[in-house]
Amino acid sequence: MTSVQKTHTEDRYPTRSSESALLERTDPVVWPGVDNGPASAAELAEHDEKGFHVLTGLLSPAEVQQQWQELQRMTDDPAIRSDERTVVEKGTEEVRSIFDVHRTNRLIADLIRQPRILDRARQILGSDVYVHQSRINYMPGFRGSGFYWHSDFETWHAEDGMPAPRAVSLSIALTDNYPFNGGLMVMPGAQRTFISCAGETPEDNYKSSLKKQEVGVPSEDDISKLAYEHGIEQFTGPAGSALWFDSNTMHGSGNNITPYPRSNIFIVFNSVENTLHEPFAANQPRPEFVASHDFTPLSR
Ligand code: 6CS
Ligand code: FE
Repeated sequence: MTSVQKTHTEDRYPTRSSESALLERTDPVVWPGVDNGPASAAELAEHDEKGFHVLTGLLSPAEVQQQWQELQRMTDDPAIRSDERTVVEKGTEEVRSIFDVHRTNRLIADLIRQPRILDRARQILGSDVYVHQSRINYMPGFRGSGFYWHSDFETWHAEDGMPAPRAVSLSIALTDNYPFNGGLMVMPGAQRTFISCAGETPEDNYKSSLKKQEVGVPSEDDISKLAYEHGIEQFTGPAGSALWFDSNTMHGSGNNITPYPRSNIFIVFNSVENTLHEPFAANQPRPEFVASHDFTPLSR
């Protein structure tokens, strides 16, 4: 067990101990508390059932173009390339992710406060929300590497101290997402099972896990159980499409060997009722650019 003195009353989602286990999620997926907003009852029902829902055209082509140009500017900026909030691919040194963009990129800061995004997050989480993490992912053509199966909440619980899976992620496609260029794969319904992973969290795990996650990775048996029970769907769609998915959705992506890059804006909204404690299974919290401790509710 970790040596950190836990400041929480209970850990309902224990993980990173000596063995893995499948635990029932004892929290809602769509939370009560916010009755009005842009999401229809059918969309909320689908999100509750599957753990995700897809919107086409969340961004207009003009907005996609604007964001894409901003992404090009950021990836060409030497100061941003050398910043610790920028993750580059091993070997090629190509920019793979830029974190904390909700604070450093004016376009994104404005976008996430628009009712079409902010109010949908509030409907799903049933409360005011703040941004736990933001990043722009850039998976280049030919050499883009994906992420193995995982639950984001397992990491955010273990390493960031997020008490419950009362967070929702928004992935906005800035390029066309095809089945063959690394489109995100998700298991519909798997969000209702918490996979407790074996293996203690190493010191400074984030320095490698943001490139390739090795800890907090479910066993092949557990992934197989979920896949055979729930199946696998894939988020595809034209640039401007968006996937809203639950923090405990089992997901992963393949490598991209096609010429078509895959890039998206990724924003994690957390409920202000679910702010971070001490990590539940790590000796120290991750840095601010990966797990924000600014719990100020987002407002228009
Ligand atoms: O560790 C994290 O917070 C990040 N890692 C992955 C593989 N997905 C979610 C998140 O951006
Ligand atoms: Fe993830």
